Order: sequence, then C-alpha cells, then structure tokens
Amino acid sequence: MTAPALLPLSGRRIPPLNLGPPSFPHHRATLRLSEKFILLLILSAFITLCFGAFFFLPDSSKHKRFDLGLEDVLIPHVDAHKGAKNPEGFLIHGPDEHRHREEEERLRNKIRADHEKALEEAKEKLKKSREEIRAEIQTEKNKVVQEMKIKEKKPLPPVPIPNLSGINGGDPEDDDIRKKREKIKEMMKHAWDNYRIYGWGHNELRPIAKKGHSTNIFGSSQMGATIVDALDTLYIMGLHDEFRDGQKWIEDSLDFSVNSEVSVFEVNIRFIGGLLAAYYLSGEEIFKIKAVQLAEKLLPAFNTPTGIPWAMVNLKSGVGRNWGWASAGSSILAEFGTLHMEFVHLSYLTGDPVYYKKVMHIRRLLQKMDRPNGLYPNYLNPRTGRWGQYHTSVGGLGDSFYEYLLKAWLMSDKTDLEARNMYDDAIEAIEKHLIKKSHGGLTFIGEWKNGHLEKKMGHLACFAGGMFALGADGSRNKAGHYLELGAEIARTCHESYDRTALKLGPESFKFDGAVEAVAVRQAEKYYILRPEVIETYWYLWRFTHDPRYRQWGWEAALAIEKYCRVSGGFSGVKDVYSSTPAHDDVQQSFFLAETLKYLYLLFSGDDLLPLDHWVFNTEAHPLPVLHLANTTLSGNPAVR
Ligand code: DMJ
Repeated sequence: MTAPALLPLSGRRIPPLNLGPPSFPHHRATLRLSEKFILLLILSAFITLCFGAFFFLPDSSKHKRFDLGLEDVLIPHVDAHKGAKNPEGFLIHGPDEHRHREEEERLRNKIRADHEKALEEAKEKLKKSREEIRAEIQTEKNKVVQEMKIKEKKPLPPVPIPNLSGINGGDPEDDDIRKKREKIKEMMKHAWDNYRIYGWGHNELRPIAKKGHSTNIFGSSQMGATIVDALDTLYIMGLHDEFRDGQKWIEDSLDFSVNSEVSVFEVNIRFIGGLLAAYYLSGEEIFKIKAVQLAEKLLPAFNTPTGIPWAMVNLKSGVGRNWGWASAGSSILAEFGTLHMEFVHLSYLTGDPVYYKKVMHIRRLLQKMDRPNGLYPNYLNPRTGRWGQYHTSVGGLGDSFYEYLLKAWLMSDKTDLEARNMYDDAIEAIEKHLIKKSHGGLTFIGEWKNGHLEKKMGHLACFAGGMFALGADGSRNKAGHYLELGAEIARTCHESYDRTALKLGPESFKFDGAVEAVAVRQAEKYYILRPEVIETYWYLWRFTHDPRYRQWGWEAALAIEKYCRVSGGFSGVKDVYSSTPAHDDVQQSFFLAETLKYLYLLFSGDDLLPLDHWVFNTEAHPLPVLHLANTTLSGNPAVR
C-alpha cells in the first residue's frame, strides 16, 4: 500500500518520503550527491557557529554558579580576564594571568583541531555508499552486544555459601506416600511439557487454546514467567532435563532490556525469587547474574518523593507509576512490603548495599507512621507518604507484607529482632480486630474497612494458617496459641473446599448468618489453581505431622486432577459449586512454582528443604537462611 501524499497549506503536493531503495540507479546517484552537498553545508555551518560561539560567549567566570553564596567559600576568587585580585580587591598582574592566557590558547587550538578532524571524518563517511555505512553501523552494534555479553559473564564477588543442606532427597518410606508424590511429579510434567510445546517463552499457557498467555503484570514482552517460576520445582523433583531446558532458554533468550511495563512486586517474587532459588539449588552463575540484572532494572521504581516504590516500572525507560484503582494512586502494602527477602539476598550476593538500603528505608518509614488501631492500612501514597483508605487485610493487598516481616527474622537466622517485633505487633492487632469465630465455630480472618469488619475471607488469606504456625516458635510466649490458630485457619479453609461441588475452594467466602465458608457472589466462585490452602496444609504437616493435612492435600490434588486437568495442561475453573464448570483457560505460573511444589513437599520427608535452613519466599521459592552475624551487607570484607 502506498502512503498518501501530504497536502500542505499552499496546496502544492509534497511527494511521499521514499525510505526504501529508489528504482533508477542514475537517479539514486544524483540524489546521493545533492544529499551529501546539503549535509556538508549544514555540517560546516554548524561547526562555524560553534567555533564562533566559543569566542563570543560571555565570560562565565563572571557569573556566580551558586545562589547559595557557597562559591566564595569553595572557589578561589579569580577573574580570568582581569587577573587575580588580592584579598583587598586590587588587581594582581603576574605569572598567573600569563599562564591562564596560554591555557586558553591551548584549548582554542585543541577545539580547532578537533573540529577539523570531525569535518574530515564526516567527508570521508559521505564518500562511502549507503551499504558501507550500514555495514559499519552493524559492526559497531555487534561490538556493543559483544561487550555486554562479556560484562554479563563477569563473575560477581564471592561470598560465603550459606548452608544448603536438603536440596535433594525427601524420599518417603511409606509406599502409599511415595506413589502420591510420584503422581504430583507426573502432574508437574504434564503442566511443564504442555507449556514447553504450546507456550514456550510466553509468560503463561492457555491450555485449551494451546497457545501462550500473558497478563499486564508481566508487561508486553515474552519473559518466560513459567520457566523462571518453575525452575526450582523441577530441580527438587529431579526433573533435570527439563531444568536444563529452562536454563538454556534463560541463557539464550531472557532479556530485560525491553520496553515493557511490569509489576515490581510480581517480577520480584516470581523472577528474582525464582532465579535466586535456582541459583542456590543448582549453583549455576547465570541465574545469579540474571537476577542482579533484573534487580537493577527495578531500582528506578524507588525514585519517588518518599522512596516507597511505584507498583509498576518500565524496564527500559525506568518510568514508574501506580495502579489507577489503588486509593488515588497509592502504592500497595503487600507489594512494596514484599521485597525484603530477595533484596537482602541481592545485597548479600553482590556486596552492593543498594538493595538492602532500599528495603530498610521502607521499613524505617513504616515504623515512623501512626497505625490506626495498630493496623497497617493497605494503601500508602508514595508522593505524600500518607496512608490511603483505612482498609486492612491479611488477604489480597496486605498478605505477604506480614509474611515478609516474619521471614526477614527467620532468614537472618533470627537475628533481625526488629522485624520480629514488627511482626508480633502487627499480628496482635490483627488478632484483636480481624480474627473472629463464626456461629458454627469456624475461625476466620475478616477485612477491616474504615472501622468496620467485613466478614469475608479470601483464598489468599488462607496462607496465614501456615504463617501463624511458622511464627509460633519465637513468639511472645504464645507458641501453643499460634500453632492452634494456624490449625484453626487450616480447618476453616478446608471447609471452604469441602462445601463446594468440586472440592476446590472459591476465591473468597463469607460468614454471614447461616452462610459459613461459602462464596455468595458469582464473581467470587472461581478457583485459579491457587496454592494458599495447600501451603498451609504443608506448614501444619511439618509442625504437627497430623495425617489430616496429607489427607486434605490429597483431596485437593485429586480435585485438581479431575476438574482442572485438560489435554493441554491445567486450567482454572469458573465456578467451584457447579459440577460441570467452565474452564478459564489459564495455567498460572504459580501453579508450577507453588501449588505443585507444596503438594510435592507434603508427600516428601522433612529432610527435603528443612525449615531451619530454608525460608520460602511468597512465591514458594526457597532461599537459604543467611548467617549474617559476621557479615555486613555492604559487602563482606572477610572474603572480598
Ligand atoms: C502468588 O503469586 C503469591 O503467593 C502471592 O503472594 C499472592 N498469591 C499468588 C498466588 O495465589
């Protein structure tokens, strides 16, 4: 299709710009000559202008550079043309002035020579054909790419390797449990293999349409979210060929220099968390290097008036912004409050304190703020540093902030007492205002909205059962209480599964009069392969070894197999109360990162990823406990 000609105001038609190769060779030669002439003319006019400007520019030394009155103090009082003044202000003609003139003359000559050289080079360039110039540009580009590759391969400073025990094993002694574990591994293979065939390199898979899928949290680029998220699960399941396949894709194709706006939180928990875990488990440097490259791209998100990061950042331009729906452009507690684990590891591995400082700054800011009823609201405006709406939730928008306070303490080998205290304070306020018992005796966590408790609990909030159990040890003399609370939440969430047709839990459920642990609105009846309930079963299993948790986990696995498995992978379902549910046609990356990993661990021995050596990030990526007592996060002088 030809581009339409432009019609200027004079009515004369300007021919369309022809950027492609012209059709007549003779015409091409004439054009190139006149182009060259015009270019040369412009170039020489520009150089003459610059050269002249140098002589006619006002003497900048006459103007103060600062309005702050600091120059008199910091810069010796010298006037270039008139010579130096003595302290009384009288002119001093002498060797100084002479030296200054010589220096100026030398500079002029240099500028003249540089310009002549540039002119010569430009003339030479213009003698070359378009193809030659293109080839030269390409060579330059290749050089830059090569240099970047060399930089990428440069090893980071060595740090002491944390205790990595328990990265293999966990073979169950019991035959029945072993079979169940094998079944989970087979489900993982089904999910991975289909993604490999139909969605490779895309962020996620549409298992029914059998093609790639993505949402705006990953931006517009294909960043292989499922590959990065699944790596450590593949590793612990012993799926090493698949792991290597993923590694190869990351080496060859994972590129962060893309014009793509991503969620800082999601990229941190899935990509940085996934890459760091893959690095620790396999020891392959490439994962560490990629994690650091990506983290550098997230840093501009922290350039806000308060240092509270934007929710989204463009990986290329570094421009950040917030979600429009989040309380007048606020940042979200569960997003900016879920960076600590990964960022501390980044500082540990690179010896660069920048990441550590960013998250500690957030913590300091939060510590200084008033909390209504001791509760952290879900929204904080990064421009003003003020809370947005007074909504508090342990489910979506709040959840992993509390989780990371506890895990910061665990990850520091229980030395970060400040984090532990913040966790204990927060949990006490939550228990006081948000946790209630229903008429039927089910303990639930509601949502606090402007002083009013909404008796609704999200699937996301079900992770808290595991969190309470994990935080029981080390609490303010209430270990038994928190373990019990964790078990009660696990029971409630199991009920939310058990009261459906599919034995899979809804996105959120109510406690209203006769309604208990059941979704009411159609829009809340879906299940999108989420992990939180199974996560809680696993933590409770580890701390109590009560067989009910394996039983409940197995029920969930069977239901997923029966209702979510399709020939092209696994899909979420739109209504857990319907025995013939429609599929949503999305295989979420967290299904491979979390749901299947927690199920696999539930049917493994406790020696696989033991909890005194590993702390799982909120996307179930295991990171080792750091023994920081003798280490400073601004680098470790002992080993560098
Ligand atoms: C995961 O991406 C993470 O667990 C996150 O913290 C919230 N929930 C999703 C899966 O449901």
